[in-house]
Amino acid sequence: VSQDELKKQVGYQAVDDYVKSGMVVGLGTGSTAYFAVERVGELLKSGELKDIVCIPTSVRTKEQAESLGIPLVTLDTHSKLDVAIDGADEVDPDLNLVKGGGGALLREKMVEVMADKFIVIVDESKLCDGLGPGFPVPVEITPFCHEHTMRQVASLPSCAGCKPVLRMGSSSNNQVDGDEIAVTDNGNYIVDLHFDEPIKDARKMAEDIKKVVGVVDHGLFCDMSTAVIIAGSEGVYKKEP
Ligand code: DER
Repeated sequence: VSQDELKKQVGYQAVDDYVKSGMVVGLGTGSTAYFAVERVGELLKSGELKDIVCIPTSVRTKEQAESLGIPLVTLDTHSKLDVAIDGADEVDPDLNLVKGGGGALLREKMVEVMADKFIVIVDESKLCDGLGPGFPVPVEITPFCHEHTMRQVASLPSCAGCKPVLRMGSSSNNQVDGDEIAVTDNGNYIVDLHFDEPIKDARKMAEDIKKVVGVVDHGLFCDMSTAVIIAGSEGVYKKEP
């Protein structure tokens, strides 16, 4: 089974299991969340889902949702959501996540902390024993004196041993391979913190990074997952905290 097929399976399963008519639904960002958005559009079109409004977590998810005719609102009018569905770059045994590979971590976290249920959808390549080595931790920082802020984050005791890399990319879509500094939907930069060893205390690191003045937010999503739906070679299964 191709990885895309696995992503489609979990994206569709999450919508079928958790999205009901009348709900306010957070739509995630990335290649797995793409399929969840696709499924919402399909069920609205068929009439199986009615009266839902959705909150996109990035410009590109907003554009995909608009192309499918999905009714959209924002947190300004809907601070509470029934469910949010999104992918992740890494999932540890406690279902803490690294997110932000797609550069959307701020809007994702703003939406997902307000959802009664946050459903994470991954293929099993995202599962790890400890966050860090498998995927660098993204940190969204303000462009003003970004070298300074990078240094402040990298020198945190809880980030000891990390290698900070400013994310480069063509500013339109945050691709990593560009020759200019990538800019998020919010006009900020991203520093990716590379770790050789598993992070010992992700919760402590999350707190410490957030306290650095100049940091907007980071890709450690601790104690937020309601359930993780995983597509593996043996089929789809669910883990709950
Ligand atoms: O950038 C993000 O937070 C994405 O949700 C990422 O964590 C997962 O993207 P993928 O489904 O394309 O791997």
